[in-house]
Amino acid sequence: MSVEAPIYSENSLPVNIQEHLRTEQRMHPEATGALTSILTDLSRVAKSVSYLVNTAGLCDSYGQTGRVNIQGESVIKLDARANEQFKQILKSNPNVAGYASEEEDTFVPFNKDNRGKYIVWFDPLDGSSNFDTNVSIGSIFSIYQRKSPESRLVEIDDFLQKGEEQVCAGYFLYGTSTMFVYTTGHGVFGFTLDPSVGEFVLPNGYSEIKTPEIGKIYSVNEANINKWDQGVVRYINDLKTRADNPCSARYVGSLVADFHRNLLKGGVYLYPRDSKNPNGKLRLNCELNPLAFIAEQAGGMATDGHNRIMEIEPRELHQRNQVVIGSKNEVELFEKYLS
Ligand code: P6P
Repeated sequence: MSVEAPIYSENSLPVNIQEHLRTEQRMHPEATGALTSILTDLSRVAKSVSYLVNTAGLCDSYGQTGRVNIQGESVIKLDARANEQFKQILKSNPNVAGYASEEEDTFVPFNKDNRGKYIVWFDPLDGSSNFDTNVSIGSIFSIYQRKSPESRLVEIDDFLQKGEEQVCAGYFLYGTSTMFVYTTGHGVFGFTLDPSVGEFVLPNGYSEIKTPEIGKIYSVNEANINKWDQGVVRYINDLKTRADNPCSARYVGSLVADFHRNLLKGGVYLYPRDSKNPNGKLRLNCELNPLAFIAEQAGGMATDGHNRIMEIEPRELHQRNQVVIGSKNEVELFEKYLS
């Protein structure tokens, strides 16, 4: 049976990413088009990564590179390839002055005549350890205006800004379909890749994504329960056993997949600190801040149990943090259990 192209209404095609960004630009006169060009470039690479993820079983993308990154994680070929592709396209964009990534030991200045006013943080392929079992994985990015003068190369402080300084954040989810979700602080929008035309389109028209205030899902690796603070244990037990709206457990082990499902259906993802990860496992700059920006723009919350994630002052590039992120009601409850 042939796979039919999506059926669009006769008189109008769905909004694609370029049209959407042009409309957004018209709605915000301060926009210069620089972010539009960066997002357009990122969506182009994401299509290539999506193809590689979806055809990995047919070629040798599963292989290991034999390298271990600064996180102490073994690097598969597609990690390295996704990182290189995102880095190269940003290097070619005149608006971008530098790049930092989970896969890079330190930040990467782009030596260009006109250095550009933005820097970009990336987790190029999060959850890639799930990749060879066909589990959804994702790419996460965060865009800041540089603080250093454009006459100079970027400096480390350009990459150690609080999450509330972000001008844009988003992720690509390579799942049953490939999605692109982003915010520039004016709401959250989710695009779906239409492989029949190779474009990201807004299937539901211009609708913003809002997350339910009360969640019914919790996502955590309960194998770590004996390493958690007691307040966390009591919190999880409350979510399971509360009389009204007890939660279900859903944990893919791939942050973008778990986050995206909870964003749409309502719920929380948490990675508490434990005896093995005394500051939590997830990275503040390339994972938590971008997802916190999206969660808050969708009406949710993101904290470390005491502080709003986007107000944490980063001290180092690959800083890790405890996190609970998602529906407002369950994030506030976590803070009560830790107070
Ligand atoms: P654990 C993947 O390595 C990742 O960074 C996230 O995508 C995922 O949520 C988490 O780690 C899984 O960690 O310790 O539960 O296997």
